[in-house]
Amino acid sequence: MALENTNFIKACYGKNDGSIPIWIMRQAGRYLPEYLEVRSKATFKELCQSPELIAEVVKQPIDRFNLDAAILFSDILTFLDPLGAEVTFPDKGGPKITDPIETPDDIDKLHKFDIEKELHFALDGIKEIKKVLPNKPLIGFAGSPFTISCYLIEGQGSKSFDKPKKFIHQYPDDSARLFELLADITAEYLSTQIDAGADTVQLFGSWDGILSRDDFYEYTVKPANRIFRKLKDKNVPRIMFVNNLAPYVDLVNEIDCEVVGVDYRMDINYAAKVLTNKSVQGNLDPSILFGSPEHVQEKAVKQLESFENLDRLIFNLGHGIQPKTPIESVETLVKTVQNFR
Ligand code: 1CP
Repeated sequence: MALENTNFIKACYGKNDGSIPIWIMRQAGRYLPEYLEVRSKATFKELCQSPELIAEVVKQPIDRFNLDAAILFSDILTFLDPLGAEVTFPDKGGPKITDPIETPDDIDKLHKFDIEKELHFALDGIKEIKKVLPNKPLIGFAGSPFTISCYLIEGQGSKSFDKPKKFIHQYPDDSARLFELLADITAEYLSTQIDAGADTVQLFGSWDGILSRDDFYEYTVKPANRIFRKLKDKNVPRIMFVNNLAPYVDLVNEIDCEVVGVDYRMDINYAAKVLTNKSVQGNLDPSILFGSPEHVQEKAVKQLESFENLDRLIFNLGHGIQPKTPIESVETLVKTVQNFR
């Protein structure tokens, strides 16, 4: 496997003896003036569909901060169009699904598709990134089936996603069908990302943390295993991120993956104890970056010093970086982590 001697890949396998790797969820994005500059000339969809622009915005945070991993620029919802559910990204208010799923019959509108053909822009984007960043581990990604179903069924972002939560109980058999379809397409999509050059893949369970434990087992753990087991023989680290991990951390230990992304609410040392033989990634609260550089440094050092097994730590924020985050704070954070040992 390529880049196996980088601190990031070594840390994924719990064998890092170098500096602590750091990357930042949503590191290419609206807090960077150079990203806003590119975005002022292209819509979000145009940006996601241009391999050259993808490579440009992926490189921006690496050039600025020398982060230890790059992440593909795309969105967890870009595969919904070819799946049969049109998605738009208006400039205000977040993504919208034109015809959300309301009844089991609506699931029939969704179908498998030729990934290499319909999502070639993301795969070409990966190849383009590899040309400009040949020595950086590249993270491919997809949304977890439950998080995708949240948008498919609710039709847009929400705080509580009541519609998908009810749907899985109103229509359990049809939900099983929907989740199998989503898991199989996601596995295939991640597999093609790896074939195109991604060195690792992350599944974003951004909304899975609203489920009851029983439902989490059914709609997060089982589909994640269905996806990750299909990727096992690719021999790249597989990362599962769960926002609001704490109530389910023992269940997540049953997921067949190498790394678990931990959100900012939870003690990452406690997570690492429960997650036997897995590496952990996280989990500084993104709002800390709005404090002074001294404050950022103090908080980062406190967390690093508290960590019991640095060989299996990938430093990250405990969720995506926010727009308007001060650039100096990010610089301070990255330097503090990379100089820690
Ligand atoms: O105006 C713009 O520039 C669009 C804003 C934006 C960006 C920069 C969207 C729309 N998506 C993205 C890129 C993106 N999305 C990336 C690549 C960038 C990087 O990480 O460097 C990734 C990994 C995502 C993943 C994503 N999209 C998630 C999971 C991550 C998380 O934060 O938990 C989710 C939930 C989405 C949906 C989505 N797409 C865009 C927005 C604004 C949202 C969130 C909407 C909501 O809160 O419901």
